[in-house]
Formats: sequence, structure tokens, C-alpha cells
Amino acid sequence: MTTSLEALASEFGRDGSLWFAESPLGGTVAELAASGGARATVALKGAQVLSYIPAGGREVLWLSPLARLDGAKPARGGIPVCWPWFGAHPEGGDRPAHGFARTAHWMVVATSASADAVSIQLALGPDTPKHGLDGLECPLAASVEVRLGADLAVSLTTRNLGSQPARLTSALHTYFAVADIAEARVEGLGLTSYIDQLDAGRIKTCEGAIVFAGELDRIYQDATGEVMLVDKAGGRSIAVDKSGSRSTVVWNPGPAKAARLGDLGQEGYRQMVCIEPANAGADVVELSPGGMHTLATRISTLPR
Ligand code: TA6
Repeated sequence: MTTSLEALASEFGRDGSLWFAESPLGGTVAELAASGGARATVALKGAQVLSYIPAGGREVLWLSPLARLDGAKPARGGIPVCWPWFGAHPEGGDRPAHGFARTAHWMVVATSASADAVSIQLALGPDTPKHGLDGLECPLAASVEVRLGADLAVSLTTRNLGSQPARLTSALHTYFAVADIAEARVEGLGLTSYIDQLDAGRIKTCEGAIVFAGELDRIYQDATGEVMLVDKAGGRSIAVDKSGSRSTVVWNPGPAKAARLGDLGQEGYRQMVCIEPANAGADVVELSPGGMHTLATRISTLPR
């Protein structure tokens, strides 16, 4: 398994477009630089995108000032990969919330660079201790592709290598940067029912845009379309498109939960909102033996 910077550079580096470095956060990252000027940073731990800066633009993703790659917890921010389950494991116990993939080491398996885009593909290491959503030995394999060009595309592909059907829930748990959560809104989910995670999982609907006045934690069901994050105070909008997903999670911890979590930094909750293309709630993926599923997102910025 190629891990040293020199070995990674030799096998997967792409002159001027993709290189590897030791991040000050305490782990190895791939730096992507598209010909048009866009930049992205991907941590090998968790196959986690940490940064995305479009050409001529500013950072799109929020990353906690306390984020670390060398701790037991996942780095707070960017695009954590929740897999092979979303949320708490049905059996509880010591199973980590949002699965084990986001704290596992991923291997680089391929890179590419062209005039249009730079991409990196990573695979979850075969030595990752794995138990699945069903609590059994997990027969699933995972790979992530990050493609940087005019926008940012991230896809999570799962394959069932076992001889039995397997179930999967997952999410690309994307943290978006906003200038002020109090002036941000999410459009495109009006009239879609959601599971209210703050009200015993009751099913509700909300008309119009989502606005934030404290903690909000919702799993929108039958949500298959693009949503728009309007960062009014920041003077921009961010389009979040997706495929392979019928659920979208929207989350902001608010001040009290942010204080309990303790790793968002001073008032960090005011500068972030999660919009997560997911397979969550009733949106459970059933994979037959040999079957494959891809959850993908595409992120692009617009003038407001
Ligand atoms: O996606 C929303 C959510 O499930 C929230 O309930 C909150 O727990 C958040 O994920 C962050 O979870 P984490 O395990 O990263 O602290």
C-alpha cells in the first residue's frame, strides 16, 4: 500500500495538477489544482475533502479551526464520508456514529489530469475492520472519486462483494461555509416531508425556504433534486446537486449543541451549515450480491 509522500508522488502525482503533502492538521493530503484555477484538498484519512476553492472564488467548505487528521475523531468539516451507515448504528453499543469509513485510512488507487479536470480515486483499505449496518461482517467495498474542474464532484461507490444481499445507509456530510447562518437559507426542499431529528423523529413539512434560528436537524425524504444554499451575508449562492440519493440532510447545531460538541471553534456554528446528499431514514440501499451503488454530489457556486 503506497503511503510515503515520495512513493505517492512517484505513482500518482500529476505535474502541477496533483501532489501530496503532510497537512498541518497531522495527516497526508492530496492537493488538486485545476487548469482553470480551482483548488481542492483531499485527506487520505476518510477520503475527506477538506477544502474547495472555485476559480476566482473563495472557500466553499467550512472546516473547524480545531479540525485534526491525527486524532481518533474525524476532522470536523469539509465532506466527511458517512458509511456504511448514517447516524447511530441500529445496534448501538460502541459502533461509531456515521460508520467507520470517515476515520479509516483510504488508499489512492488512481489519479488523472486533463484540461477539463483533475481527479483522484481512493479505496477503503482491505485491512479496515468492518462491521456493517446489519451488524454482520461487512461484505461491502467502498471507493471515492473527487473530480475538480468547473465545479466539484464527489462520488461514493459501494460494491457488495458478498454472496448475500446487504443494506447500506450513507451520506456525503458536506459542511458549507456561510458568512452568517442567521442570514442564510436553503431553497428547493419546500413541501418535501422531513424527519425532525429534534422532535422524536416526527414527520413534518415546511413550506418555502429553510431558515436557521437555532439547532436544526432534518432528514428530508423523497428529496432527489438540486438545492440552493443562499449565503446572503456572503453575497453568493451555492448549488448542491446529487444522484443516487432520495434523502437530503440539513443540519446546523446551534449554540448549545455546538458547545456540547466542543470542536467547532468559537461561534463556529454561525459560519457553517450541512447540506448532505444521503441515503438516510427510509432511504436504505439494498445491494444484491455483486451489486453496486453510487451516491454522488456536484457543488457549484453562483453570484448571488
Ligand atoms: O447529519 C446531522 C447529524 O446526524 C447530526 O445529528 C449531528 O450528530 C451531526 O450529524 C454530526 O455528527 P458527528 O458524529 O460528526 O458529530
